[in-house]
Amino acid sequence: EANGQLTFVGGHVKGVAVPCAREESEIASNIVYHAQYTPHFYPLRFDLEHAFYAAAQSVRDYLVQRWNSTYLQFHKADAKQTYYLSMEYLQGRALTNAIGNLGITDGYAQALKSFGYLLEDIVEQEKDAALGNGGLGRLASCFLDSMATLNLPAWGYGLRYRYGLFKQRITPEGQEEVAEDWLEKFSPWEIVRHDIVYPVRFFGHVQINPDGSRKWDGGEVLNALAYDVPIPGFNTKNTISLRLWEAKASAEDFNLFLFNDGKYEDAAHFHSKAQQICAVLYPGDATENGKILRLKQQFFLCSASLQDIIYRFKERRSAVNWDNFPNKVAVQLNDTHPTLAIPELMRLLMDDEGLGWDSAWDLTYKTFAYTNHTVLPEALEKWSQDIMRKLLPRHFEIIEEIDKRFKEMVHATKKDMAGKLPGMQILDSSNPQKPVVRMANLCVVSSHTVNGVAQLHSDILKAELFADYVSIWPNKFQNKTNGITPRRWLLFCNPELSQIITKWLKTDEWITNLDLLSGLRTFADNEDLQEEWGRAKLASKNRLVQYVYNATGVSIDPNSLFDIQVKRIHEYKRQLLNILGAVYRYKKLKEMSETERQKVTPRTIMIGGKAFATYTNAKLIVKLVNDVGAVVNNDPETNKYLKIVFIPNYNVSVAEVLIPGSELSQHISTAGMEASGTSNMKFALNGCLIIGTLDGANVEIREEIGEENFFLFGAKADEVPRLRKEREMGMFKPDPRFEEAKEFIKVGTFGSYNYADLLSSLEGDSGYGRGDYFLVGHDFPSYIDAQSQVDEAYKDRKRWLKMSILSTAGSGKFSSDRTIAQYAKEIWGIEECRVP
Ligand code: HBZ
Repeated sequence: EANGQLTFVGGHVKGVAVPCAREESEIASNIVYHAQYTPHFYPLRFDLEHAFYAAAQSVRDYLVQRWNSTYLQFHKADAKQTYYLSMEYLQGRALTNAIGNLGITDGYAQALKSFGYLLEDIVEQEKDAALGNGGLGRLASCFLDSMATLNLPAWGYGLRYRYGLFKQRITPEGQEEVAEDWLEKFSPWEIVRHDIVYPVRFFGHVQINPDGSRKWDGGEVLNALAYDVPIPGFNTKNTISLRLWEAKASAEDFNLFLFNDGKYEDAAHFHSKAQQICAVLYPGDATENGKILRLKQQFFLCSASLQDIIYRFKERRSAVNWDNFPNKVAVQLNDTHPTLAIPELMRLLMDDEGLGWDSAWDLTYKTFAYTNHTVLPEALEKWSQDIMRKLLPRHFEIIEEIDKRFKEMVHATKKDMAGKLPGMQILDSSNPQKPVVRMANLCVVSSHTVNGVAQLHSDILKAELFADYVSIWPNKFQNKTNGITPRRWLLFCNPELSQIITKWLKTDEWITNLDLLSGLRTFADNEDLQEEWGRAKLASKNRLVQYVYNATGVSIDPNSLFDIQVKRIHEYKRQLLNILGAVYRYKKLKEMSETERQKVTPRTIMIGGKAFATYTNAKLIVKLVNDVGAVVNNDPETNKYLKIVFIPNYNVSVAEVLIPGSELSQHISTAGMEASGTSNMKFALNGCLIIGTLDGANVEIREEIGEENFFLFGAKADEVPRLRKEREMGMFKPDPRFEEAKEFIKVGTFGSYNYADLLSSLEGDSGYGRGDYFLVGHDFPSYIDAQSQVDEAYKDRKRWLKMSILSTAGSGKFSSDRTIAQYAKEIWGIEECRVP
């Protein structure tokens, strides 16, 4: 205020807490209560940021209450429960999702309005929780939402990274990584559980007791402290837990003597060791230290979680019958990152609980299931046996024993498979310099079920990567096609379209039964629906125009076709194919007369995504897109017809703005290489058409929405090996258009940087990283042709809108509710456990 006095904006509202308020004035009262009594900031300030924290704190009260009831319900029912173990969760923001799931969005919007704030502005204050890299982490978060919504007794375990995924900055040199401090001000969503702490050991030695039993001893011991993040289901009281572990040293490890002697670093040695464990998501593992740290992280998650699971199993019964363990516990491994949970359960059962090998193995095998997310050989985890033996001596012994017994089993009962053992063994010592533990093999041998994440991917796993195991365990392998939560990815991010859907379907039950979207098919030709549909899309496009301008300074035309590719930057995802196509388009525009240009469908191509910090070619692709954009967007001759924008710092919240505003999205990986993809599902659900290859879940999306509504191009998965071989034999004849596009870059059209190194990966005859392993050259002509079909289709607005409606109508299958219901029934054997 002008007189220097602060007046509390909410002064007209009584700041008393009203539990579970649903009414505007009571919600306002709760917000004021938290502004005053849960300050974290100067209590009488109420700017946008503080209003966010006060609002979030008040929402947290609903969550805590429901989360308590849910825990009690699970405890009373003693139902079989699933524990989802994942090194990654890409949660994004929580406020919109929480009030949406609780059904109090309008109340909050009105209450905040009474303080002069817009809910849209308040939610923007929240930082993304980005404790994951990409698809695998976001899948885990969608799964939690569905588990809660389906009232399943399930929860997630992960790590509470101090710094999550880096923030991407674009400079003239390309991508720069900056630490992102999501906890800078604190997170209103976590509940520190000072009552839940477990010791976790590293290094040390194995002690053999007189009775032959073994005990792991010595080394370093750190504590794992639990932080619970409540995960509310949609339209249900059930609110489950995402339990994130943080590493802490104990007070006893703080050496007061050294400290008082002025040796501060030495005094806090253990404290700094503890801090390292959860310091960052995915520490660089190029160095030996980096590898040890990553393995420590993995074990830390596994050990704390398994101790917690066993504690809960015991807590729920007076007399422990271990045979019952797999009837009460299912553990799902999200890729091989939490594989150490397998030997850790064996160790806990044998060394702590006194079970023999056979019983411990029987329980372990019945407990674990493993999801594979990749067939790329370089992405399959292999740990050095030396590192593993040093860091986890007891676990290494157990892994050796599992391997030994597996081999004995094959020799005894599957003699015909004995020749295949070198590929199936867990320990691979074929290179005596670098003996390794193959984590995927450990998972397959020790899990009752193994699944891929889309039908094509699961078929490839059975036919190739795990083919030999299929002969031993024909029934172990399943498919669980990925899904996405329709709450975050349609209802909340695209309210305009959601309202139209509810209006035309005359029900909002599609929110929890997404198959009902197929009811839209009847109206795909209806002009009124098309008109409303087009208006909603335009509103989202306009929001995106504003976003792009704020983030990049580039003005884009809302009447141009919005063409988007957003995902991690990787050569197999072929952003290079996209940008080469864009360069080709630009060159053709330059060659046209203005009259010819006026007939062209104007396009805005947006590309976004982060490159792993040490992945040279991926970073060059980021730079190339930016360099191309800088020239194209400033070319007055063509920039009415083409803009190319790199969207910086792609993350969950950015996706929530981009996807509703998209009209075409690119899912163009080399066939057979993208396990599933999940953004393809999000785009299709929001009425965006797909240009794509027959890869991952594209195959099933195309089946569901109809092949006439999908722009298909490129080699099929089963042709890829032959095409690579032909290439190696010098039989590949590049299309002149491909040569033209590359040449246009090489001659310096887009600045002085020499992209010869990057482009040479598309040339030459053979080898990974050379000889066009990803078949960009082979697929280029069919890609350009498919893009021409897109341009033609867009000229017919009615046809385009119909295809857009049919995309949404065909997306029902891709709800993560469907995926999770299948996991629950076909892998976990768990059932609904609803809070009354
Ligand atoms: O998992 C992705 C797949 O590439 C994608 O096709 C699939 O849809 C998605 C969900 O199933 N995989 C990843 O996102 N993988 C990682 O992020 C990753 C993280 C750490 C690693 C290896 C891979 O060490």
